[in-house]
Amino acid sequence: MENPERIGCVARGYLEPFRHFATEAIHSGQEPEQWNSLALVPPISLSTTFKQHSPGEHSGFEYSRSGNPTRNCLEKAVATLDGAKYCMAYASGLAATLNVVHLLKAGDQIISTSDVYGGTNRYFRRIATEMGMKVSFVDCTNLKCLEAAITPETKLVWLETPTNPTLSVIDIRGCADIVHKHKDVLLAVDNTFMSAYFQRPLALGADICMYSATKYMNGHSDVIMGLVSVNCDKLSERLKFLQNALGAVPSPFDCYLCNRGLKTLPLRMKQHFHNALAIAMFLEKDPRVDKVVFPGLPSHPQYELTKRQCTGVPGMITFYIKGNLEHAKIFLKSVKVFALAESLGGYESLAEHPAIMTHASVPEEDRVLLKISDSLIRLSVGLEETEDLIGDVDQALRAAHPGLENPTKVEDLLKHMKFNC
Ligand code: P1T
Repeated sequence: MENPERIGCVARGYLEPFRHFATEAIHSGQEPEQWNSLALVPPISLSTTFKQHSPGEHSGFEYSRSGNPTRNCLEKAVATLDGAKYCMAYASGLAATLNVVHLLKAGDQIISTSDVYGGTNRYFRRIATEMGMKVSFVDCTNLKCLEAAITPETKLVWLETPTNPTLSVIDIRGCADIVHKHKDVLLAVDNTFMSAYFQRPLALGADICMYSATKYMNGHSDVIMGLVSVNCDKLSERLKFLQNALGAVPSPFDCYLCNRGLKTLPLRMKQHFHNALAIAMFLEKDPRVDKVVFPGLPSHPQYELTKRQCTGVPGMITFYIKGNLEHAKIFLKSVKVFALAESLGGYESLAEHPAIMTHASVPEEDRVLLKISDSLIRLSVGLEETEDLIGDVDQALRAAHPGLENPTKVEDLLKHMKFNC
């Protein structure tokens, strides 16, 4: 895997002396000199409007929807972390998606990978189509399927990798090579699951890198936010126009919180990876589990691609519990450290049932094709002590399947776990 600490510093349009990811996460866009007070922590700038020197002549800020000093700090930091020139922040991940889709017009086609967050699926199928766009869902893990689906009307290819909730990994560079054979088609990657620390889609050929910052980028389950990073000047001009014109911007307080969350992103992601890998290894040997999906396990079909494309794996695990909906429900009602709740990417561990919860809006026949079955459980592994998390999963599986035991000795597993991130 590529050294996760390395990041090219093309942000702000010029080459800078090389700095590492953790350093940029803490310092980029946070220069104290931008404030009269020389504040080290960016102030929360609540003013909705800014005094002008003469009409139209101002110090860079006019009205907080079009630009805000606290939001500016966050946007600069994220742009640097994504190796991008520009970043725009939005009121939610879905607001970020809708801004990207507003780059298109009626009659244009969106190709979305088939397995995406339920809300994204619902937005594409039920809103974008009402705006006159054509939407095709295609399995983009198969590059030939993507190539065959592109038509002269295609203007946007939307990837999510790893996919939510079945954790398939898509070859971003392979898709970019196909997409960029066609003029005026944009490749967007929803990078929510990986975060900027583990995956940088722009460096892999994508035109747009999007996040639900509600998840790992903020990481504390107290902000709903979206982010979009791009390198193209023309694209950023249009997106900045849309950000202001559509108006779905985040509050200064949310920008402050997300900016603060970014400071610990590298530390958090390493620990999410560590904890999730331990649980995935435990579940893989479990007679109460039919199948574990975790891109950090050699058994994952795209393990080699993951190692080539990413610098680590986040805390997302999907597993099929042995049995049926009843067994899944008992497991989910029995967890004690994990909370039964939607969302992911926070410091606390969550467990959920995609078919009933996050992906209920995906049509049932599509859920069957995508293998989002009644026995599928999604874990967002947090930052609690590894042993406590394994113990919790073990006791909840025991509740679902009394009499069956996992033979793994947790102490040995942790002692022998190869972890190098
Ligand atoms: O919730 P919001 O910030 O609007 O982000 C939407 C979104 C976009 N992309 C991905 C990959 C996501 O996972 C989400 C939100 N997902 C959940 C709430 C969830 O539990 O999966």
